[in-house]
Amino acid sequence: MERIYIGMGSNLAEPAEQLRCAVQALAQLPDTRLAGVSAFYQSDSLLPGQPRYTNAVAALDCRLAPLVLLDALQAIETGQGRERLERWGPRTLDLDILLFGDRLIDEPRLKVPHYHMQARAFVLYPLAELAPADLRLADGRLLKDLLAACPFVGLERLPAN
Ligand code: A4P
Ligand code: MG
Repeated sequence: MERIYIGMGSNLAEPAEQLRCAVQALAQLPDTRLAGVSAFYQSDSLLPGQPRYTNAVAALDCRLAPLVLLDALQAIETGQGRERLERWGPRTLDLDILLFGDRLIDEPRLKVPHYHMQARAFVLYPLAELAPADLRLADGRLLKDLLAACPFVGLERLPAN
């Protein structure tokens, strides 16, 4: 079993409900145990003119190979009505593999650690709820250093999910 962290995001069609539904789907993946879910956080879209996002992080203990997990996540996104019209477009559900055990993955379809996570408060703060305080990413960076460089600005932690 490897510990995997999944970043979840939605800004269409009742985002919090989309995330709850995604959590149920993650819990049903084969060879996988849902180990935890962070609080839900709201923030403005990084792209202007889109609805606000709701984001959270889920922790999985999983035996699936990385690309098998990616396929399963994309099937969950599609199952929840995700349409890939434009990169970075608004979406019912986005599931990103943030960390996969201590692996560095550099394949055409999959880069881990996820390429944008280091500067995104809506990823780092929910991740920090689930991860050990001294978590070191496979590329050597410490989660606590990334957090220190990424202020908790513009994030609204929702009371219950
Ligand atoms: N891919 C490569 N590495 C990974 C990985 N670690 N996890 C590939 C998942 N997928 C990975 O992703 C495009 C391709 O990336 C996939 O086919 C996969 O092979 P996508 O989900 O189809 O496209 P995307 O989500 O539009 O692109 P991307 O770069 O993942 O966008 P982001 O980074 O998710 O940004 N503002 C707020 N507040 N909250 C948000 O969540 N999200 C975005 C989109 C913009 N603004 C936001 C938020
Ligand atoms: Mg994505």
